[in-house]
Amino acid sequence: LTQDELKKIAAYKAVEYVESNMVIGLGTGSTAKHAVDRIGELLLQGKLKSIIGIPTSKKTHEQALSLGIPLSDLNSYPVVDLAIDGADEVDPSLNLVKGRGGSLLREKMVEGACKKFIVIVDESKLVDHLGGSGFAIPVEIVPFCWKFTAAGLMKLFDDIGCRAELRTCPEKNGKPFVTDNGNYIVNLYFQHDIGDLKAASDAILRLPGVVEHGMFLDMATTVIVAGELGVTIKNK
Ligand code: DER
Repeated sequence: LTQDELKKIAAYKAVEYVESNMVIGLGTGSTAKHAVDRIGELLLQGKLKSIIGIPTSKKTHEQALSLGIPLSDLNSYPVVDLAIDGADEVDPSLNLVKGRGGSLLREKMVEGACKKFIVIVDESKLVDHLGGSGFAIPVEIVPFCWKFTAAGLMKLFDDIGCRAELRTCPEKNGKPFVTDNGNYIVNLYFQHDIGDLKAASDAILRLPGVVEHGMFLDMATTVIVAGELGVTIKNK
């Protein structure tokens, strides 16, 4: 099975939790895309009725529109029944790294407002500890004096070694990536285990200039993992 087939299996499994009349947070990324497609398909077949979708990015908004999924936002629906989204990393306590698609702020807002947050991943996303797989932990920051903020972020983690890199767009000859909210993303790369994730999260969020980061701690209620040997469902 290819990685995308595994993503699709996890996504379809998650959509089994969707019931008619629910308000659903619609995630962003290649795994969540399959879930949004599936919801659109079930609506078309009449197997799901009167769903309201709350998209977590402009990209998902466009996809859901094209599928005819009725959409709204957190202003109209401050409580969301169920959100389905992918992740870049999942640790044994179901803490996540998200945001490699650059949509972490709206994802965290929607997923923080939901009663149930179902994460869908293929088995390659499982890690022993966050930030350990050599991948970045994204931090959304305001564009104003971004170098100052990036330096401040690195300084926070001097003791464990941290490199901060501004995320750029190769397709726009290296211009800074700009999020749906008009902000920049700094990717943090850690040499060693971050240790106390909550303390790291609080320290990052206290820095003026920081908007939000990609560690989703104690937020997932269920993680659906699709692997070569089948699907595993982990509940909080
Ligand atoms: O950007 C995001 O947060 C995505 O959900 C990401 O975490 C997972 O993307 P993928 O499903 O394309 O791997």
